[in-house]
Amino acid sequence: MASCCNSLKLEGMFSSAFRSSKRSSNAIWIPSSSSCNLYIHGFPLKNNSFSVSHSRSFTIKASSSSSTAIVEPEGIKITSVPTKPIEGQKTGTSGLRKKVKVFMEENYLSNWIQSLFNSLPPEDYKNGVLVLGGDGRYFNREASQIIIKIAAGNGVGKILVGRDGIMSTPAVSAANGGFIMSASHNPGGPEYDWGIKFNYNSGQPAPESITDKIYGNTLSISEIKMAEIPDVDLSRTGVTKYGSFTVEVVDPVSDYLELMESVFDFRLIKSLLARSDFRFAFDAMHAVTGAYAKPIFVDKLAASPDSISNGVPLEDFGHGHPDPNLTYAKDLVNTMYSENGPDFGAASDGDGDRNMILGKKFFVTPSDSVAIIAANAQEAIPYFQGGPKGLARSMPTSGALDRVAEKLGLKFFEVPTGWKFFGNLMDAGKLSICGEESFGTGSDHIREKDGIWAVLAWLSIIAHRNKDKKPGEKLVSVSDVVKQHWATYGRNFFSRYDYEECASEGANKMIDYLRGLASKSKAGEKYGKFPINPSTRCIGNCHLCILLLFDCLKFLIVGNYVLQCADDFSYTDPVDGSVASKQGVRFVFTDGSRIIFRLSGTGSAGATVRVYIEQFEPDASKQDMDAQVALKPLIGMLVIISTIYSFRQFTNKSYGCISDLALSVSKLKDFTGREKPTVIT
Ligand code: VG1
Ligand code: CO
Repeated sequence: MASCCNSLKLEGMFSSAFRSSKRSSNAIWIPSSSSCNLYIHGFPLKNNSFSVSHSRSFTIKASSSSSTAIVEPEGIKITSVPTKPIEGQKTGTSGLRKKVKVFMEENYLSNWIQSLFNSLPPEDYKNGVLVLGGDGRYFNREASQIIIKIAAGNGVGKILVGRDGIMSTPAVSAANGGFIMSASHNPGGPEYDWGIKFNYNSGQPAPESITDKIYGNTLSISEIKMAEIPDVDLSRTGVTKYGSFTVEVVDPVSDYLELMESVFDFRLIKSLLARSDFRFAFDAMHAVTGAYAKPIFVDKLAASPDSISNGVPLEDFGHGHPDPNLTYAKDLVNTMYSENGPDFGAASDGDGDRNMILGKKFFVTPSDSVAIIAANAQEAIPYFQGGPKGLARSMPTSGALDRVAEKLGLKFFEVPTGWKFFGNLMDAGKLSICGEESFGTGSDHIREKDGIWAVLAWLSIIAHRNKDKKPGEKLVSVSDVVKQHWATYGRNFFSRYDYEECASEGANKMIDYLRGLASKSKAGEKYGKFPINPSTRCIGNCHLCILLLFDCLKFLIVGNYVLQCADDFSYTDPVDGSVASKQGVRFVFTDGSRIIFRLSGTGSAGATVRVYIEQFEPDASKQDMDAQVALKPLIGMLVIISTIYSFRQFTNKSYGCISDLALSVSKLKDFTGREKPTVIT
């Protein structure tokens, strides 16, 4: 079926040369002649000018024994280190992510960094300034030194690096981009993941046109240009010079904090956090926002010091999985759902760009969160006092935001998964507030999603609603705000099922299969309720489950859901005309319900299947249901195979399409050990 799902109000194409008028265009590399300070929205970073001592020297390993000194410009010696191409260095949804052990292999990181410099026009970085940040995970210390030396070796004039290599993704983006050493929400430590992201023009994640070039260069690379300089002590702020090359270690928080103060009314937020009848909890998950939480929430906004938990960044995130969702931020969830729990809870991920918002015994889905921020932004957040310019969401994110855009008469865009697709729209002045169902929310104050920003946005909304409440009066709560929103706009029930670390081959086959099914599907076909026994065990083969499910639906089901369209999502950027295809297979029904399937692009092993399920409910009397209950008919489709499988196993008979599935069923033995999705959101 041809794509009929597009509800977008896209405008005509702009010239690819169009750049933001608000921000500097050639953004990450600021000529060193513009003084040694980095300007963030007009705020220069503080210039700390005491010199830094040198620690142990790190030596990169060459893949062959001979290294040749090729040039010694302006006081530093550059060495050409021979190397060979390494397979598999293709970036995914957000940067390159692998097991840390892979990154520690000979030249693995160096090859990628050098390939990146080989992919950029030299005038973009020669003698320019580069920012380097990270989330504090294991291997960041060594990686910082490698990146600094290769940057110097390629002629970068200056590196600004966060103290201890720490700087959140939003703070790096605010500084107009650079390198971020993070695998984001993936766990860290010697056995887990490492990652590198590169943010380019205006601080946005590098577009595929650049990452494709980098990948191409990783397949032909033959030398790494390394400056022979000692390791830099990153533990103290200050400036160190090596000939014409400078490293400045900066406080990672102060400029970001200044930016937040320019976006929000801190006095309003402080008036809420200082109330004795309002309790706040923030879980930094031992990740990068640990460095930001105390200076912002406690020191500036008067939150109580004990409102911050897991506030010290650790290399292994305290053995945690720094993903702020109901599964991995369990401690915060338990606190918020306990008797006499706090009124407001939030958490952020490894690199500080994600957020989870909770009220007292209440979870705000990220899809609702962005819609509610958008609906309230103008009255509660000074940055939006002129009203948001436009709204956007990633394709799998629920349609709650669409309804706000419609009501407010704003431009609206639906883009593929991944923040890199929002930047062009922002630079073109078409987009102010956007979000993803994966706990990413943000605005055009920077070109990344921003966890702390989202928390401050929610605090602003709650503070605004309660600003005239006297002590002792009942406050408007998080759940009140959400329920009022549903009553006005209707509720989009939404859930995501993640099946982590499936076998890649099967997962790819499943997507191919679904792609074929979508293309053959016709509007008007009926899908619907199937008698599900909820106690039936899933047989643990996610991709096969789903495959079988869809194969059977048409045959076994008495339809409640009428197909409106089905396709594999494709997006044409309205600003530069670039096309991103195969972005997720979606089945959209006439009542607005959707089931979407895609493979994750951020995993480090195997394949992660994501299934997104959504259903719209306009009737206020039915909006209070638990999402898992409301979505049961749709979710039921996903567990259908367990029923079929049990049938087959216990009766050894084939029914309807089951006969067609016998072959597939026999493959089930290959995939054991999975009883349910790894994560349900
Ligand atoms: C996931 C999310 C996506 C997000 C990406 C990066 O990608 O689904 O919405 O933009 O992570 O987030 P995928 O391909 O695994 O579904 V982060 O905070 O990990 O940089
Ligand atoms: Co992240």
